[in-house]
Amino acid sequence: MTNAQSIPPLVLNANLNLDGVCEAITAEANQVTVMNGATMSPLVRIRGDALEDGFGSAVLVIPDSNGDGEPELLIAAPSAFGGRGAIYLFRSPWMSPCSEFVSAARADAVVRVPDEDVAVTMFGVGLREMFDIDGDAMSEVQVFARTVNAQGEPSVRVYIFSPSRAEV
Ligand SMILES: [Ca+2]
Ligand SMILES: [Ca+2]
Ligand SMILES: [Ca+2]
Repeated sequence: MTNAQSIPPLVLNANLNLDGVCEAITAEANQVTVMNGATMSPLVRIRGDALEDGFGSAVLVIPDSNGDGEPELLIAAPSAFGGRGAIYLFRSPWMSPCSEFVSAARADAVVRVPDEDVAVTMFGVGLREMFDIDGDAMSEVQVFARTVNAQGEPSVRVYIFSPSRAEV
């Protein structure tokens, strides 16, 4: 008998605190846990607003965008805000380790679907880093969402998120 089923699924390996050792980032039940790769103790635990938000269903570590030298953590909650979705940008929450849960409300930025895009849902269903578009030498992030096309068929909508400006 192993305890394998009690270990939440790994979503990402990335070094967040610049010690040369990758952290293990796991997500389950509306919560993202960053385990310090060097000590295997929790570095930070971040909890979404509501259980049904799908907080942590997509997670991306992106290069530093605020000049503190530490990478940023981008966490998607595609079912938040009534299924419209949102992404949460954390600019180095691991700098102040704590045993308590950090609320998603403490994110440095919460980005939602533009109000005029009424047919778009599940904003943040996928995240992918891409090249620099706005010329600030920092790569942008593709944020995938769902919509319906002119024929009424389901389709994918891709937004470009700029980490430095924290907007799509
Ligand atoms: Ca590390
Ligand atoms: Ca940073
Ligand atoms: Ca850029």
